[in-house]
Amino acid sequence: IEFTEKQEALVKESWEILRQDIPKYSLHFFSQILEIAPAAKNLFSFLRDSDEVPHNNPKLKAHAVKVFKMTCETAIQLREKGKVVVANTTLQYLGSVHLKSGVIDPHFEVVKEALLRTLKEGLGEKYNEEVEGAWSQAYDHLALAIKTEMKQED
Ligand code: HEM
Ligand code: ISQ
Repeated sequence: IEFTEKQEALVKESWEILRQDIPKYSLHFFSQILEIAPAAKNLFSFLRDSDEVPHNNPKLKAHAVKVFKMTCETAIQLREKGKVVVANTTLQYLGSVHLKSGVIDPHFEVVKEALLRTLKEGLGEKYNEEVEGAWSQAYDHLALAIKTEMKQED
């Protein structure tokens, strides 16, 4: 399916809004993951020993931001090239990190839902089906690339 200029713009614009408050939205993103799948907590090394989600964990923030940025980058590529190009080394690295952490396919739906909920929280009335659709498409492509890499590694 084609990815339109409008969709690309929607993804970029919404990230511009969320990036104004990284501490807030990275925490929200992460909290949503745990709300949907509490057991996922144990996958994350920076959480394993804590009772609650750490409010100012640099790793959590950096990783959460990266998920958003990579999804944005995927949207740009889908629009420009009609496919996703992630540097092979990046993909291999992410494939191995997730495989080693014990991440499995169904987790990708959890993270997707958490990402969409975070967008909804951040965008308020600017959130709509079009925005959701654009992010969903970009995320699905990126997730597929990582899942495929994970399968080649094990
Ligand atoms: C780590 C991105 C999906 C769980 C990471 C890192 C990035 C990332 C950039 C940091 C790697 C590093 O520098 O160490 C993504 C993207 C995803 C995705 C772009 C989907 C498109 C998932 C899913 C799960 C997950 C579905 C399962 C809940 C983890 C875990 C780590 C990690 C457990 C290691 C954290 C740690 O212990 O340090 N991810 N991720 N990720 N991700 Fe994801
Ligand atoms: C790593 N991978 C996927 C999603 C994440 C969200 C918050 C922090 C780290 C993450």
